[in-house]
Amino acid sequence: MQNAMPTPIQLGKVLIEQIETFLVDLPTIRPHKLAMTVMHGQTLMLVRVRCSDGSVGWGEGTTIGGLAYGAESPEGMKLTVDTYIAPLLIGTDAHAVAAAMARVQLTVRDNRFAKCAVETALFDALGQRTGLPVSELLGGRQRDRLPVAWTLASGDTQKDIEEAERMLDARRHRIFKLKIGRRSVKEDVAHVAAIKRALSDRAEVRVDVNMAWSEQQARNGLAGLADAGCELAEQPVATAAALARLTEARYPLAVMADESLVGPASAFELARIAAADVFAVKIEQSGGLLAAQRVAAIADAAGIELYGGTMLEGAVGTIASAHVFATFPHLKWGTELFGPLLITEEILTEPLRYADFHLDVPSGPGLGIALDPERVAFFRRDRKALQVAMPA
Ligand code: MUC
Ligand code: MG
Repeated sequence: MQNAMPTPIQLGKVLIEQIETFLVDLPTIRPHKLAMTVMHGQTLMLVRVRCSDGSVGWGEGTTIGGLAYGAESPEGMKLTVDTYIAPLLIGTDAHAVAAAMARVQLTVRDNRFAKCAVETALFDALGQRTGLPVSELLGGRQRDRLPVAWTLASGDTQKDIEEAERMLDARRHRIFKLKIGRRSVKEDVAHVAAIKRALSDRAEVRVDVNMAWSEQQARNGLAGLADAGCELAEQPVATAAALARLTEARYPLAVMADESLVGPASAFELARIAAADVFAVKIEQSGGLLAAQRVAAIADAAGIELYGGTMLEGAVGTIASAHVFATFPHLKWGTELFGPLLITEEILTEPLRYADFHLDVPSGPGLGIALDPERVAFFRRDRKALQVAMPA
């Protein structure tokens, strides 16, 4: 008997018809204290792409604390997409995502976060048309679920311990990243040591200094952190050269690059000078989903381990990241894709599935998630203006 051949997916000509952007403001469950800012909420810059066959895709850009983290703000991303990126793409082939982004690259320099949001929406729409998840469009997934760390950043040691205990009890997280760098090195090391003592072998403890230390402070800090049982320090200092010297000194904990890693060229340079043991790969920092895969490939080739980082994205950016990280051949340090859990409000019709210390990578078409249009409309920043414009 002959095997029935699967019907090939028929892709006719499809054009990008419309690209819209919305700012959506959502509160966080508690103040989130990083070295450079305190977050009380998160702003999502959502992108919706409509194509000529009716397919629709969503993307998202976020950052941390407006302009506190980097050069792009949600407001700036919206302007970049509306004014510069959308006109380049309207009326062009919707299937050829890489070619579309290459065209954007010719005219729009940098603006990695805005480009990532648009690329995500194009891949989501392509997935909706073909029935394939974004991870399959990116070469195929190597795992269906991802380990997820939680960030303790209340600023209070006792509160952080209680929060970690709740996460362990709920089997949601057993890797904890502690945000430090606001206080003295001595106070920070004591804070980390107290948390590690309380959690002991039940949890892994890592820190993110967000570049707050000088190289000399880092020498003391890393030694103290290693003694306290901390296994990894993320971006303790600002420059790649200092990061490389700290990595070379071989403290008994891993050094991870985050802010220094801004796309494939920087990944190559960091690898060339052996600046880190681990790369925190982020889709937005990399400049998109394909660029994040290139960053991971450079790390792999250089023997640098991988971690799936976050810009505290909401559901869309988090799941786009999950699809990318699912394709990585190695993911030794897991991920920190907990952004939606830091936000009080759900904007999906079905929440993401976090269970047993992991996030499930959806298997439906595109991103595999559905936004709730009423919730999105409710939290839009321009909602008040819309109500005035459209009286009941
Ligand atoms: C960063 O610097 O890694 C990730 C987790 C978190 O709390 O902040 C982010 C940004
Ligand atoms: Mg970081």
